This record gives sequence, structure tokens and C-alpha cells, in this order.
Amino acid sequence: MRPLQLDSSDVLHALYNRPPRELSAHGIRYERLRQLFKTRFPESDPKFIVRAPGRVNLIGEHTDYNGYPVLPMALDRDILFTAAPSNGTTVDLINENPQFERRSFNATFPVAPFERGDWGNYVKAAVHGLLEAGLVSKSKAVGFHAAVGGTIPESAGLSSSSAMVVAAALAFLAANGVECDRNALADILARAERYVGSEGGGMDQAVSLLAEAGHALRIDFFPLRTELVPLRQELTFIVCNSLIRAPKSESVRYAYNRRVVECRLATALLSRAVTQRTGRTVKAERLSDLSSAQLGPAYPELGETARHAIGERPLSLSAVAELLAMTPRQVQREYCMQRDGTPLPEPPDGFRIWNRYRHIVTEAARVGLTVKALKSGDNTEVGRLMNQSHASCRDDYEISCPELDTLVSLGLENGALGARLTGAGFGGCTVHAVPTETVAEFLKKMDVSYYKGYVKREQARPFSSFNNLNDVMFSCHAASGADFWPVGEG
Ligand code: NG1
Repeated sequence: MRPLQLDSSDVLHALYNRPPRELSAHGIRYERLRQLFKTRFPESDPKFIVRAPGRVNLIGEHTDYNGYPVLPMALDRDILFTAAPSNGTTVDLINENPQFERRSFNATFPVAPFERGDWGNYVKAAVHGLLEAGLVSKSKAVGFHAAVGGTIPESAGLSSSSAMVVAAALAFLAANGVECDRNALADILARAERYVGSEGGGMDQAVSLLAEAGHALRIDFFPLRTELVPLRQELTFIVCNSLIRAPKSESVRYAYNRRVVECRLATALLSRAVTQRTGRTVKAERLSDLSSAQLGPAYPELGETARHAIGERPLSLSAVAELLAMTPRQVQREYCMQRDGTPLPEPPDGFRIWNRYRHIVTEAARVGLTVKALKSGDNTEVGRLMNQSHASCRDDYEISCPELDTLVSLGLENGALGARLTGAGFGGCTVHAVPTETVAEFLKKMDVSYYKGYVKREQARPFSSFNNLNDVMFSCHAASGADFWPVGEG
């Protein structure tokens, strides 16, 4: 990718696709970071700016690592780096949010992580990943220093972590004068982010790099393919933050990785069953390799085969091992390993493989149907599919929580056509499809019923606090994907 060559007002308009009166706040942020850079790195001038957006996923939850599609859009909330190459390998980072302390490290491979949960690990993930992939030379790498700022709520399912990884990667590439195709970079960064410990898919890095303003993006994986889906004026997507944090690098890590493992086990059980039924060896790496489309017309009744192979009850590790004709240790080594080299501990309530499988295949179908409904302007159908998705996330994938369920029901009561949790779940945000003409009224009602109602009543719950309502509940304006551009001396 090449740097943007535009003057500042054009840059802002191209990136955010908003009327001029709404652009000034962004202009102020850019200027603030430039000032921060100048005060904290007085010995050099900023040479380039990098921007990477967060995203809201409209539908297709946890489908990405199973090889099935997703449908996110980039937000006009993003991470910015104002940066310059360093003289050696040092990467030096100042964050304008004082909660995130200054971090520095050397861009020499391998890059050892900071403590788990440290914000600097997302930058390290990008640097380590690009060095590992050989995109930046291990022997000649140049570091960078950067003033970093962001407007994406963190641990909220809006991909602030991937935006940080993408921004750091673009800064590292720019510092080294390396250009890279966006699709290839998205693939590399999807793998790179696993450095923080969760076994994530590729949705977030791909949408942050490949989105276009005014559009949602259908993303298919293995190999990565994208389709722009135009969004219509008359339907607005609204994000509501439940105020329950869901940090994937910390408490939610086990719950997330557990689902990845349960899907691997579903793939193994189903491959074995298909092989036995057809007499042909089926080698599947992920669930999408076992779809009817992949297997062909010889296998129409896949659902029944899966039900039979997996069974509807939760399975212990030894029960899975028996079904696969393996020992429990072999199953652990083959399917349960995490990035840090440890096997996922067996869940005490058993692996819920059938439910996970059912969520993934029904959710994958809903993505296709939602794209169709958005294209034809059938907003009622979009809403219906979102509601079904939420029920499946809640009951089969079990990634909801009382606050997300409450926001979804309140949203529907308050006039949304559809509502669902978005992102990894376990807390974070919901997304609501609302007729644009009723947005103002909807926001008011949600404020009264959730933020001034539920949150005030349920005082024992660990809600995050907030200063500005617009930081926790807002309309989504589909922005463009990540970019970088040179800055003048100024
Ligand atoms: P968030 O919501 O950013 O934690 C995670 C994964 C995605 C995807 C979603 C669930 C990472 C970086 N992101 O997103 O790949 O699996 O959960 O749909 O792990």
C-alpha cells in the first residue's frame, strides 16, 4: 500500500466520509497528537501519520476462525500514530491516555512479550509478526517512535486491539520503507495478533485494512476475499456498550479459546463421520471444509450426520477421545493446544460441541442472507436475522451475559428492527438496526432505560464508568480502512 497524498481537509473527508462540521473534532485529535509527539520526542519531527479503524460486526460471530464469512463495517473510531523512524531498532511509544504508560522495546526478533494484558503487546505483536513473516528484514529493521491516541472503547468487542496491531504494523512498515499488499498484510496480522494469547480469527485485521466508507464488508477466509456491501441511508446501526469489560487478553481468554477448541473438536468428529460414511478420506482443517458446498451433492444430509457423530450432550475429554479412537492425551496434543504451548484445561461442564457446531453453521447461513437483505433494502429481514443471531450466540455459543441480553430486549422495545451482541461477547457491545428517522428517539429511550435505569439499579455489577454518553452509545458511520500518509515539518 502507498501513502495517501492529500492535504489535511481532504484526508479527513476521504477517511471519515462525514460533513465538514463533524470533521473538526478529528482535526483537533490529529493536531493534539502532533503536539504530544513534539513535546515528548523533541529531537525529531513527526514524519508520518497512521490511522486504523475499529469495527462493528453486523453479523457472523465466531465464524471467521471456522472459515465461514463475517459482515463487519469499519467505524469512524480509530487508533492514530503520529510517528517517525528511529535511528536504531528502538520502538518508543507515548500514549495520550495516561492509563497506558510509556513503553519501549527493540525491534529484534524474537520480541519477548510484556506482561499479559499490557497494551504494548499489541505493538509487539505487529513488530514480531512482520519480522517473522520476513516482510521487514530481521537484520536491518528500523524502529519508530510514536505518539499514540485512540477513540475506540477498549475491551468492548469493537476491535481496539486489532486496530492497534494494524496501526503499529503500518508504522513499522512505513519506518522501514516497505510496501505490502493489503490482503497479504491482513493475513499476516491475523496470525500475528495471536501473540497476545487468544486464538482469534481474521475478521478484525481484514476489515480494519480493507473497509471502504459507506459500506459493510463481507469477508470470506482461506483464502481472504472481500465484497463491499453498500449501506443505505434509511437504516442506521447503533452501538450500545454494556459497560461490562470483556478483555480477551485476560479474563475472556479461556472462554474464547475454549470455543475455538470446541470447533476444532467438532471438525475432527465430523471429518471422521464423513470419512466413515463415504469411504473417502476427508481431510478438514476447519468446519467450512465440511460444508455441503465443499463436499458436493453426495453429502446432502450433513446436519443429521453431525448430530449423530457429535451427539447433543456435552462431552468429556475422554468421551471425545473414545469417539475419535484416540487417547485423551493425543486429543489434547492434536486439538487443544493454545499459542503459549499449554493445552486448554478441560471444561468442568464438558465440551459443548454440538451447540457450537449448530451456531456456526446457522450463523454462516445468516451472513449470506443478511448481505442479500441489505442489498435489496429489506430492513425487516435484516432485523430478523440479527435477532436470530443473538439467540444463537446466547443459547448455543453461550457468549452473552445478562447486560447484553438486557440491551437487546430494551433495544427491540425501544424501536430497533433487530439487535444482537457484537464481537467476541461475554460483555462489550450490542448493535441495533434502527430506522434512521427514529434514531434520536431511540438513543433517548436507551439512555433512560439502560444507562439511567438498569445500570443504576444493578449496582452490584462491575460496570465501567463513563463521562460522555456518546462514548458508550453512538450511531455507526462506515469509515474507510487504515491508511498512512507523510506529514510536513509544520
Ligand atoms: P473482538 O470482538 O475484537 O474480541 C474477536 C476476534 C475475531 C472474531 C470475534 C468474534 C481477535 C483479534 N478477534 O473479536 O476474530 O472471532 O471475536 O466474532 O481475536
